[in-house]
Amino acid sequence: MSLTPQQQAFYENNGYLVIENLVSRSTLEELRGRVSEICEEVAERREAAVAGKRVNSMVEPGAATAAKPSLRKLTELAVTDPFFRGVASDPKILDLVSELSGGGRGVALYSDQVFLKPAFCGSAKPLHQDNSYFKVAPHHAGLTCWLALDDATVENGCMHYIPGSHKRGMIPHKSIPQTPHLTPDGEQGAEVAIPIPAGAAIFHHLLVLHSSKANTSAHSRRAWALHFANTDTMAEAVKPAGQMLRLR
Ligand SMILES: O=C(O)CCC(=O)C(=O)O
Repeated sequence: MSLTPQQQAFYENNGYLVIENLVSRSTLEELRGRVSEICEEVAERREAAVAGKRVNSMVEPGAATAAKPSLRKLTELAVTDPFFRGVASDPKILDLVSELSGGGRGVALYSDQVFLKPAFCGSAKPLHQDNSYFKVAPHHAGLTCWLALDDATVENGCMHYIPGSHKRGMIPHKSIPQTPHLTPDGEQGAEVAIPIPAGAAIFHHLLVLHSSKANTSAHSRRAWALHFANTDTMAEAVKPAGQMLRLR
């Protein structure tokens, strides 16, 4: 898949780009099925193993002591599960990553996480730049592909972006006490809601400011975030290239 000059320009100007129908309906159904199975196992047993490896998960704040806690996210499924690794290695996705991250063909997965945003209790993800966590250098050598597994709407907590904020460079972030989150100090500008249908994805720059709001609806808003690094254009990152999952 090759981007049009208009799509390239949109990404360069805004720091994000929506791609409709990134995965087929059947792949989407399989992804949803696997995610549901893993969530069931984790919620029942407080842990799940995929191919003998433990799946890391996080529960929604306040839900940790519930008999069946609501899960906030699952991490590193592509590392543990060949099915997820196969989808992450789709040439259509890797070509888009190469095109948007500086042109080199070498692509690795820095990490991946499924944000589950359960109905009624899915909590917000505060405004942040992904590279406040990953420290990929140069900043454009990495990007996130945020694949909607459910329709992402304003009510269930779709992504919000501050268009063009990736051009401001790295903004200092502070930790939010008693949470795993980082966020910049003070007002950063107007956020734009980007609702997308299931199967579509948003590719975003590691420096674009983005957030998602709490899920106030009766429908879950699951999304699989694939954080990629272009191994040809990347110089450094918190995780050394050798520890990333090389996909091409
Ligand atoms: O899915 C969410 O709610 C947040 C995702 C996010 O911040 C990211 O993928 O970088």
